[in-house]
Parts: sequence; structure tokens; C-alpha cells
Amino acid sequence: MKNNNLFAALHAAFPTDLDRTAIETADGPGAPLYYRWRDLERGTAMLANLLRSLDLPAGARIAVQTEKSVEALMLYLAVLRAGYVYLPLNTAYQAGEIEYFIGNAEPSVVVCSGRNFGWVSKLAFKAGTRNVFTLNDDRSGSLLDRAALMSDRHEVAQRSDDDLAAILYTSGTTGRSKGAMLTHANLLSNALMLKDYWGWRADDVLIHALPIFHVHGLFVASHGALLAGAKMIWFAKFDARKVIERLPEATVFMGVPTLYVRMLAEPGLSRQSCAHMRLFIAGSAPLLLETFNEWTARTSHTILERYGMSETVMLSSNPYDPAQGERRGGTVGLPLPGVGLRIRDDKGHPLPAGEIGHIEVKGPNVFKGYWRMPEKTADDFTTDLWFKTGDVGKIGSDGYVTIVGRSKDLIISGGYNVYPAEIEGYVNEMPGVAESAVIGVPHADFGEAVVAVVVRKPGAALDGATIGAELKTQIANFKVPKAVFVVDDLPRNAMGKVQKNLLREQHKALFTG
Ligand code: MLC
Ligand code: AMP
Repeated sequence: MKNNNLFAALHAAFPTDLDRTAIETADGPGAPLYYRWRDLERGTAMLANLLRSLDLPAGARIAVQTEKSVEALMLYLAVLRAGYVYLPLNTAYQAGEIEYFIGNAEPSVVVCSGRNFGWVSKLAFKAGTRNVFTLNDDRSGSLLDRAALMSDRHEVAQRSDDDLAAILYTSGTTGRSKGAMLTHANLLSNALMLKDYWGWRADDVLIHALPIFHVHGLFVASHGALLAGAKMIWFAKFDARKVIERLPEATVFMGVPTLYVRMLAEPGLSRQSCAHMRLFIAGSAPLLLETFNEWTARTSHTILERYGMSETVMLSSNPYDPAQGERRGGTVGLPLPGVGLRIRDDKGHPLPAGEIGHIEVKGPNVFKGYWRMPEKTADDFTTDLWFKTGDVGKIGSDGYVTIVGRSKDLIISGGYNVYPAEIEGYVNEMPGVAESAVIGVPHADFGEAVVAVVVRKPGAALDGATIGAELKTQIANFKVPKAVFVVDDLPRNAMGKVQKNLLREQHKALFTG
């Protein structure tokens, strides 16, 4: 029987010469490390055997909040290999956020950094998790200690298309995060299609400088290189100057727009430094036309912008092959092969080419629903089962898709999503606060920055700095407003609704000069 486990496909793509370097570390503690394909094969087998030895129930979730490391990638692969469900968590999340994810997902295993073991294990044990391991970025921790005792032979667990491979939490408009359930078929169909569409080759070298707890770094970048049997140069943390130094050895780079903006600010970025490169890919947030054009002028490469989301992996892409069309700045290209995109008006009626409306998607890439939230899942699908992305855009008569905005109240800052409702919830709980409005304003580095406008209760002494400092102790640092204004009231329309557009207009030049 064919095994539809995503890992089986990745494994089958390992090169025959297992002694070739699969991943070379570019930063992190100590000298560069060279991981051969054989190391990935053995490491994932040992970790999968460790998971199997725990006697976990079918469909067990393995929640992971660790610094980026090759071992953390191996852990992801091992979870697939053993047939469990991977649940990655942003390292910036704090106790309150982690408590929610663990309570909601009820993972059988939690893996965290050693320095967080005290508070993470307390939350995990309270939620009923029996196994908590540590994994540090210097290859220490109880996870690897235990895995070292395991056999390095492991038969890949049999999985069918519809079985869950991962749950990715994505914030909701009501403030609470929803776990998007992705199946083996969702991830594999998308990865195989992108391998062809972007022309991945065994002699490619990918600079991997994105975090591995979201779609972009974990799936799109890693799956691409692994399925091609291509080498990765592995950055635990993005550093524009250091990445540019490695470009002459590389062929593919993927980044959110902030990474391109930061590289453009480096004098070392030049036509020569990019001469060996085959492809620069951008996504996760809008790439400004200015950045797109400046990149071409400086490097002679045209960035390929694509569009994706946690619930759907990749939806559209500018063409790689010039025969299929130009890479057009300001657009997210054409719907990917096998992916259906359509535009609907507010009432769900089809709109003609070029008209702006809600973007909806159907295809093998579209997730199975939100974890234990059937009503939310039902709300986000149309009656004919297209997924409502919450993005607003148009599809031209030539098929190119342009995103013009979002119907969901969402801020994307440096490629991370921040939902205003969640931040407003925290601010509104603070003493002396009557209400608040959280908005996104243009930011030269992060694309958008989070700003809070807070109304004080009569007579209350409130200041923005204290509110910001308090938030810093409660939520992930990228969600903390970069500016907090204390005011007497918020602008409202005749219906009493807060006019966030007026606030955005008022503060639009705050971070762009
Ligand atoms: C860091 N900071 C941010 C931030 N990242 N603030 C706002 N938005 C962000 N994205 C702040 C921290 O709070 C901290 O502030 C200060 O910057 C330094 O933190 P750092 O961790 O040292 O920052 P840095 O390493 O410079 O990180 C910036 C970054 C990172 C751009 C490299 O944010 C990043 O890796 N972004 C990529 C996100 C990503 O992979 N998205 C893909 C989602 S998948 P302070 O005040 O605390 O010191 C998806 C689907 C798809 O969307 O289509 O791909
Ligand atoms: P996430 O839920 O973190 O996966 O974020 C998905 C959202 O990121 C999408 O719904 C879009 O709003 C946005 N996004 C992803 N890629 C692009 C892009 N190339 N241009 C504009 N927005 C994008």
C-alpha cells in the first residue's frame, strides 16, 4: 500500500549519496556544523523512535517552542515520520499565550528550551501533558539525550492523505487563536507543485534564514530544499550582512519583505554578490513596489512574489519561467497549478475580471478546518466549500492576482500577524482604561507597525509608556505596540463604530518620516 505520509516523499527524495552535506550552519554557537543527509536520516529515525516509545495515542499533538536549530527541524521531520501531529509555536510567545495553545491543543508531548522548562512544564503538566522535553540550540537537552538511546532505524508510519500532519495556530478576529489543521496531502501536494513551478534542482543551495514555526520557513523553504535533495545554508537568526556574504555560494533565497528591505540597506548587496543566485522569493506580507524595483536595480534579479497563508499554504505565485509570463511587481502572480482562486462581492456573488472583492480559494492545499472549532470553520467556508481568505483583491483578465487589502482586521508586521482585537483585549483589562483601538500604520522596516490609541477613564492617570511596558510582560514582543497614545475619546461614525481609518490617517507618518 502506498504510504501518503509527507515524510515518505521527503525521504524518498534524499540523494543516493547520503554523505553529501544537507545542511550547513551559518551562525549559532561554535564553528559551522555540517549535517549530512545520513545525519537527517538517522536523527529523524532516533527521534521518531523516541516518540514511538512514549506510547502516544493516535493523532497525538507534539507542541514545540524552541530556538531555531537543525535538531528542531529534525524534530519536525521525526513527528511526521512517526505519524503524529506537529504544533510549532513562535519563540516570542509568553506564558499566557502558551497556556492557551497547550490548553486548546492538549498536546501529548511538549518540547521547550531548557531556560523555559520551569514555567512551560508547569503549564503543560497542569493541562495534562505527560511528556515535557527540552531542546536547546547547542544540541543539549533531554530530548536529544533520550533520543541518543534509541535505534537509528525506523520504518516511516503509514499515513493517508487526510491524516493531520500539523496544526498551525493563527490569530482570530475575535482575539482567540484558531488551530489550522493541515493534512499530509495539503502539505505534500503544495510542495510537489512548487518544486516544479519554481524549478527546484538538486544543485540548488537555499539560504534558510526564516523562523521555522510558520508556513514560510517550516514548509515552503524547508520542503522545497528537501524535496529537491538540495543543500541549505542555515541561519538561526536573520542578519542582512551575513546573509549577503553567503549569497555567492547560494542559488535560492526566501524572505518576508522586511528581509529584503534590510538587505537593500547593506552596501555589500550588489550585482556581483548575487551573480550566482537563481531565485529570490518574497511573501507573507505585501512587498512594496519600491522594494521590488530597487532590488532589480541593485542586483539585476527580479523578486518573485507569492501569496500564501497558514490555512492554505501557497495560493498564487509570479511565474518562475518567463515563458509563463513576467514577474509583475505589486501583484502576487497567477493562481498556482491546481489551486482555484475567485473573487466574490459582499453578498457572495461572482465579480468580473479586474473588480475588487473577497478572495476565495479551493484546492488540495486548503486545510481541513480549525481544531475543535466547527462553527468557525463553517463560517469561513462558502456553501460550495470555497475558503474565504479574508483578503481583498482582484484578478485581472490576464489572470494576475493583486491583493489590495484585508476584510479581516489584521496587521502584518515584519511577516508576523497581529490581531488588533487580541491586543485591545489586553489593554482594556488594564486599570484606568475605558477602551482602546489598535491599528497598523506604515513602518519603513516592518511594513506595518502596531499602534494603540487608548481612552482613559475619567480622572485616571495613564501613560503610554507604562501601558507598553505592561504589555511587554504579557504578550509576544512583536505584538507590543511601537507607540501608545492616551486620548479622551475615539472617533466614531453615526452608527457608533470606531473609525480606525481616521486613526490610521492621523498616525500614518509616525514611522516613515
Ligand atoms: C522583531 N521585532 C518585531 C518583529 N520582529 N517587531 C515587530 N514586528 C516584527 N516582525 C522587535 C522585537 O519585538 C524586539 O523589540 C526587536 O524587534 C528585536 O527583536 P529581534 O527578534 O532581535 O528582531 P529581529 O531578529 O530583527 O527580527 C525581525 C525579523 C523577524 C524580520 C527578522 O520578525 C522575522 O523573522 N520575521 C519573519 C516572520 C515570518 O517568518 N513570517 C512568515 C509567516 S507565514 P524589543 O522592543 O522587544 O527589543 C505566512 C504565510 C505566507 O505569513 O504566505 O508565508
Ligand atoms: P498567516 O495567517 O500568518 O499565514 O498570514 C496569511 C496572510 O498573509 C494572508 O491572508 C495575507 O493577508 C498575507 N500575505 C501572505 N503573502 C502575501 C503577499 N505576498 N502579499 C500580501 N499579503 C500577503
